[in-house]
Amino acid sequence: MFDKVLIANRGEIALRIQRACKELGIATVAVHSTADAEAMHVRLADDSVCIGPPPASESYLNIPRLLAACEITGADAVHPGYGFLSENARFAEILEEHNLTFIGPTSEHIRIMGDKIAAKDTARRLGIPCVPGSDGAVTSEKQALEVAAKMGFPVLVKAAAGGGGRGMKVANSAAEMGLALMTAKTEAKAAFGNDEVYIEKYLQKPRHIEIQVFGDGKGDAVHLGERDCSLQRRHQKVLEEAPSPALNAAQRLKIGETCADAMRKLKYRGAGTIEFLYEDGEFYFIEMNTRLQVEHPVTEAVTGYDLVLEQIRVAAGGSLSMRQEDITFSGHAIECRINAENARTFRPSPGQITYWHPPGGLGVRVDSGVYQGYRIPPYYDSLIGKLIVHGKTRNECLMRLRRALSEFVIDGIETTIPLFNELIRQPDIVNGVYDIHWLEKFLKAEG
Ligand code: MV4
Repeated sequence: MFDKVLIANRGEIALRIQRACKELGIATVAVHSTADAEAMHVRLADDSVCIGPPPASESYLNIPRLLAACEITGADAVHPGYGFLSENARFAEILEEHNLTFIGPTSEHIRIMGDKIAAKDTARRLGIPCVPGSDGAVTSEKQALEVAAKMGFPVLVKAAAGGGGRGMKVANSAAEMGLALMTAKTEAKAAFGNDEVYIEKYLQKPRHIEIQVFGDGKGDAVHLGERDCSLQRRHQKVLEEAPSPALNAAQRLKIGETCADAMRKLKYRGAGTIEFLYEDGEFYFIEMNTRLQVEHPVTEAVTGYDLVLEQIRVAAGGSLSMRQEDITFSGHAIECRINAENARTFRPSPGQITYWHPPGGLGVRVDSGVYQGYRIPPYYDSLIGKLIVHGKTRNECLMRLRRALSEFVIDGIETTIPLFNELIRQPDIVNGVYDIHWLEKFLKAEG
């Protein structure tokens, strides 16, 4: 096992990782920018190193400075959290070259899944159902039209280097293909420096359902069920839940086993998420994330497993602490992302938290990196905490969520709490009837 883990992240996830390290008796090193000198993750760590000025490119993303921080503190492993360097294959490689353990998958698996064409090809070969579309990259309008003719319009042009919705264009007919191709390529080139694109059948009203997987890197792997993350705004998740209101136990078992099987064949190591679009009873692979996700506590609530602890165990060469047949799903969990933003305009609202009273009680978890008096810096993303509620049934979970939200008091800044107070009273949300477009339609209708 490791003696000392450096956490290359900030905010709530840095605290979350520190907690797992503490339970395992591992010392922690926090790194921080000058803007984060007063942050909670710095205060609670055993050691801390200032690695640069506020811009992430000069601090949390600066690999030489992170290596120096490992060197001077004697850390033997690095946990990247989510975002920042968590899916940077080169970072994983460099750490290994310096005899440091990257707490995550192999650089090879990160690289494959980062290229959406290679990821889809790999998924298909492993038996995971994919969206119908082009075999690999599309290089001409003629080829694009041939692919579209086979599956029918509308089709979606996607960037190979994409993710997060950038460089994506719909073509509703052959007449729209030329422009869709060109715009997608131009956007992809500007955003990722790579204009490679591929084509898929456009699914018009799917849900976003993702499967949590876990591997030991030696051929053993399990799935921990799904999360329904359909409630998004501009490709940012807002509320996540498990189980998905759209699935029954048999469907969960089938797609879960398909994913676990695929991860066994791949000899995948650590936590992973296989993202699907789900429409008319069918699953369609879109991407795989090779990191711990923001919404992992929803899965922890319904399975009882500590996913960060598992990540550390397998990174240290250990085996999984669970077998598939031991994993059972219990009750229902919902996560609300609490952002320092206006709940209507989503304009960031940095500043000082003058009052902080988080909710508590049975089935309520708050993961946050802030405290009363803390000044939220304007340089990073606006997630300041997550409220995760667990209940025996979806209905109990919703009742508990209403109660927990009513207890939550945050003064001095604007937060997304008022949005959740509205959402949990909407009949479609109460009934679990929503797709990936529901939230944006709701926000537009409500003005
Ligand atoms: C799609 C799609 C419909 N059909 N692919 C958006 C981000 C990227 N990760 C995948 N995305 C989509 N891919 C096909 N073939 C619709 C989306 C999409 C979406 C997906 C998940 C959650 C929210 C979304 C919002 C708009 C579009």
